[in-house]
Order: sequence, then structure tokens, then C-alpha cells
Amino acid sequence: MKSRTGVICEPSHARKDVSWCTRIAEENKEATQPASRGKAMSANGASTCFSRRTFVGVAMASVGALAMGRIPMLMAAQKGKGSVTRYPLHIPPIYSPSNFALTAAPGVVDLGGGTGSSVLAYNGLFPGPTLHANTGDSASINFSNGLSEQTSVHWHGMIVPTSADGGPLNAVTPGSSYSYQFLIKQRACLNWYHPHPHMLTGEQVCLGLAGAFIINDAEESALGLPSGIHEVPLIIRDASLDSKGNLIYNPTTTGFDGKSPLVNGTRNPKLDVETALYRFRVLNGANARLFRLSLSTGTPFTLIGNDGGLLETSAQVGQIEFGPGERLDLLVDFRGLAVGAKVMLRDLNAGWDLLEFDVTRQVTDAYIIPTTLSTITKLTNPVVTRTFKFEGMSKINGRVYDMSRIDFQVPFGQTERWQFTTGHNAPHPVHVHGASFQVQSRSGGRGVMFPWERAWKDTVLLQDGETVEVLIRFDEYKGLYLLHCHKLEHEDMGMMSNFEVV
Ligand SMILES: [Cu+2]
Repeated sequence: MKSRTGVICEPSHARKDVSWCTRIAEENKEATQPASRGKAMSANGASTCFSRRTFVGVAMASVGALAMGRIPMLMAAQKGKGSVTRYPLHIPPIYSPSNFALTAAPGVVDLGGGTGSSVLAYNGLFPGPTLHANTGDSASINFSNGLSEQTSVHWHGMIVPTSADGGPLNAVTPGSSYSYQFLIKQRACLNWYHPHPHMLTGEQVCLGLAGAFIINDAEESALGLPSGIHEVPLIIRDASLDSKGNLIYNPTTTGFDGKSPLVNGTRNPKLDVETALYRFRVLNGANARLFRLSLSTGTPFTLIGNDGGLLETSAQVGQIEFGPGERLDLLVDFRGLAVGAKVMLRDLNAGWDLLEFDVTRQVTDAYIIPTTLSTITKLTNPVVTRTFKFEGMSKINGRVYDMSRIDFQVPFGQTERWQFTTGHNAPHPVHVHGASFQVQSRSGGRGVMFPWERAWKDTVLLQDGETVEVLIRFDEYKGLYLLHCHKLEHEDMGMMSNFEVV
């Protein structure tokens, strides 16, 4: 295996990073408790702000993607006036999380076209390997930190003990290992894993560290939904590249704003499809960007699930806007299209073509989408109401995150009403660790609940002027968990809160 030097940051980028850290510091001066913040920073990362750019990475650099034989062929035949060269969509390999070794390290991957791009990769892959398990399985993931800075692995959407939650308090130092052990108790859904170290999450996710974690269960299997080549994970994000084609992280105070989209780490991707019904497991894996998905044909998606798994019934939805950390389970019907037809998955917000579907093979697919997908037991009768105001770009209820502070306690097994509210600086995709919730209402702003906000969620989008009410109950584990904004630059600036289930 050939090794290459992983050049993550150019000098100009490093300068931008210093200004980014300066802005974080300035924003945090507004904190109502500057003393505690200063303590947290000195204990946990002020210096990392300026040293975290010093990725060594040479020995750890991997050509995993290239070595795994997924060098796309240049599609020269597609070149022409008004067309772009499209590369086959990369689909990460699938592994069981039982006794699985996972390493985060600098790597070199192929984003399309066969050119190596420096990234941060899980097991040399971007996105990382897809983990797949069934409800009731045990996960035992032996993680090694091959970065030159601390990191952790958070299993976004997974209900796991605090010891396995991978939050900032459980960071893994460079060169160290940690074993994440948990039982998979929850229903079928698409979750994902990504770093969650204090003040470094935005950088590490943006540079490539993320992967899908799919749970299956008997209820879902009984539906006979599209599977195999007809079930495709889509991790959609934006990215910026330097002059050599390497991923760079150059956020502004409003968040990282990448110049072009990547789907499964592929630029200008295309996917050959059959005349069949397909199931797309979609994650907004961007740091800060909202996508508004639609199909070029005007055909609606059949929405069947979201963060927490299947909805009770499907819905036909022409456009879906979702924020960082949110997931969608979508059926797209290519039956009735002729071989040779092309359909584009688009982002209407940026006007981007995200993924081209090329119908290449005629098959017979008589599957009928079930009318009833699942039964959702509704949370009712909350005994407590808590309000969380997401303010500026770094505060919840007037406070910047302090690793050493526990902001509130939640009784185990108690149903509560949580109100998330904001005036400005949205979007704030609000994410809770340790339990899923059920969205009840949205007032102000867009003023409605959307079809993809039914059933179970762990991340819900707040726009300016909005208040979203959810019901939540922590009934799996006691311990420390997090509530935070999943716009990763807001998270890194401190829009995060520790709470304890007691
Ligand atoms: Cu936010």
C-alpha cells in the first residue's frame, strides 16, 4: 500500500483558522459566566485552537479509498457543452459493529476522477464504513485515535450509556484507544457517527469524519421494503477544496459554507438505477447548510421515515428542507421510466444538482408500498415544561457551554415538554442525546410541523422567530447527556448544555 503525505491545511488556511479561533474567543466574552468559560477553555482546548492544525499524518495517511478499487473511470463520453463529468456514486462498505475496529486518521481518498484528496477518514474511507446491526445486537467498537488532536465518536441517534456516548467529556487523546460498548435497544432507523470533541467537531466532521449506522428490526423487515442494491445511503454535505483538491475547513462566524456538494464523498455523482422502487437513507451531513431536496421530474418523494425510524404512514412530499444531523427515509419510483432516462436529485436552496440517477436496466418490480408502516406510541401528559432559548451563536438560556457545569437534571422515566425557541441567528438544528423526542408543534417563523417531523426525532430545525415544542422521556439510561445546536460552528462556539438524567 502506497503512503502519501496528508496535507490538510495550506498556510493561508491556517491563518484563517487563527481568526476563527479569535472570533470564538470574542463571542465567548459575552458569556454570562466568563470565569467558568475561561476555566473550561484552559482546561480543554484554548491551546488546541492554535495547535490543532498541526496534523502530522504522514505515517497514518492512507490510500484506503484508492486501494479498495473504487477509482471511478472518467466519463469522457459525457463531456460536452453544458454537461459535467459525472462519477459513480461511492457506496461505503457495510460492517457489523460487533468487535469492529475503527480508526480516525488522515487519509487520501478519491472524490471522483481518480485524483487523491487529503481528508480525515475513518478506516481510510470517506464517508466511513456503514455499520449495520439489528435491534438486540451488541456493539463493541474498538476505536483508535490516529489524529494529532483529541477526538471522540458520538453515535448520533443511538440511545447508549453515557460511557459510550462519545461526548466532549469522553474525548480520546491522540494515539489512544477507547472501546465503545453498547446494546442496541432501539427500533430500526438510520443513525450516524461522527466526532464530538470540545471545539473541534466542526473541523473534524468537515474534513471527512462521518459514517452511517443503520439499525434493522423485525417490524421493518416484515414490510419487505427495497433492499440490497435498491437501498442506498446518501450522506449529503457541502465541501470546499484547496487548489490541490484537498478538503479544507474555512468557516465564518455564521458557519461553514462549502462551495460545492458531495454525496457519499463523491463530487458530481451519478447512480445507475433499474426500473424499480428505490429506498434512499438520507443524512444531512453538512456542518451548517440546509438542503431543500426535490426531483427534477417533479415527482414527489414517498417519505416513509426520519431520524427515529418509520413513520406510521407514508406521505407524498415534493420538497423537503432539512438541517444538519436530520435524516430522511425516502422511496423514489423509477418504474415506468424508460432505459436512458435521467432524473436529478436537486437542492433547491443552492440550486445544486446533487445526484443524477441514470436508468440503465429494465426489470419488473411489483412491490406495493404498505399503507401502514408502523405504530407509534405517543408520549402524553408531560409533568414539567422546560424552555431552552438558543441565543446568538453560542448560548443556550444565556450560557455558553462549560464542560464542568451540569445545567439541569431530568428525572428518569418522566415525560417532559421541552420548548426550543430562538429569535435570530438560525438555523439552529437542535439535537438531544440520550433519548428521542416527538415534535408537537411549531409556532412563529414557518408556523407548521412538516410531514418529516412526525413520529420520533432527535434533531429538529429552528428557524428565526420559531418555537418548537417536543415531548421527551429518558427511559433507557441515567447519566450525563447533551443538548446542543447541530450547526457545528454554533456547537463549537458553545451552544451546548450538559444535563443529567437522574
Ligand atoms: Cu445554532
